[in-house]
Amino acid sequence: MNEDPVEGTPIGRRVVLGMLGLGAAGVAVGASLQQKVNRALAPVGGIQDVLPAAGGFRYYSVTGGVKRHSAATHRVTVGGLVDKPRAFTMADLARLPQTMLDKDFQCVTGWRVPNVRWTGVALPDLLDAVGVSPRAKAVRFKSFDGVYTESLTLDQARRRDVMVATQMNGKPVTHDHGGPTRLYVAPMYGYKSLKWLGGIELTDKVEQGYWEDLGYDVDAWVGRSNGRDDAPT
Ligand SMILES: Nc1nc2c(c(=O)[nH]1)N[C@H]1C(S)=C(S)[C@@H](COP(=O)(O)O)O[C@H]1N2
Ligand SMILES: [Mo]
Repeated sequence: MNEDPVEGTPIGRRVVLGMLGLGAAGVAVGASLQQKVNRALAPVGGIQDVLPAAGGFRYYSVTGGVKRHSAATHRVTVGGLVDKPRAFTMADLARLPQTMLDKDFQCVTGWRVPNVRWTGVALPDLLDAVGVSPRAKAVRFKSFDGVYTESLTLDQARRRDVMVATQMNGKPVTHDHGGPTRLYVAPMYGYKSLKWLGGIELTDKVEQGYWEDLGYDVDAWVGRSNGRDDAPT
């Protein structure tokens, strides 16, 4: 008996089936958000999805052929409204205080991976290393896939459960999971956790990211649809 009839089918169908199953899966997503996801998926026309993925993850990329960055030459630039713009090597990141988070990872389309261990640099520690200008109000993240972006308010970015992750479950973040460095935003849905993180820019206002341009909520708190800043962690 095949217990997972959607295994191996294109992501578009699985996502839709996943949404139909949201109630059964106990995923707290408001009806309006589901409608937005529905609308958002149509113009994308197929997210790349490679199966099987480790421990319940789906590998997502909105674009194909993302260039691999080796840990030896990879840099995360931090600029914009900061005192000292800097390009961090993996060694630089390793020299900053290290933070570890054990958390569930949840995609808004209905899948969840319990208890994933993320290790890296908490964003507030990285921001302290460059010095944030008093004019900065938001943080914009850019993927070196050349397409995907995300943003957080400065308050959200200063949470200690938001990090530049260099390790997942005790090993370097793999290319498929967004390595060498990916953003990990523990209290929000997976789409905030930008893969292949290459650039961080402090800005004076929140700019919508890739999915948000397609209708997702900018405030992506798991279990809430009211956008309040006091989400459970
Ligand atoms: N650059 C980039 N980051 C991304 C995405 C993407 O398509 N491109 N998808 C997002 C979504 S919707 C989810 S659920 C997670 C999936 O992470 P995974 O591919 O490691 O499972 O990555 C997020 N970050
Ligand atoms: Mo997602």
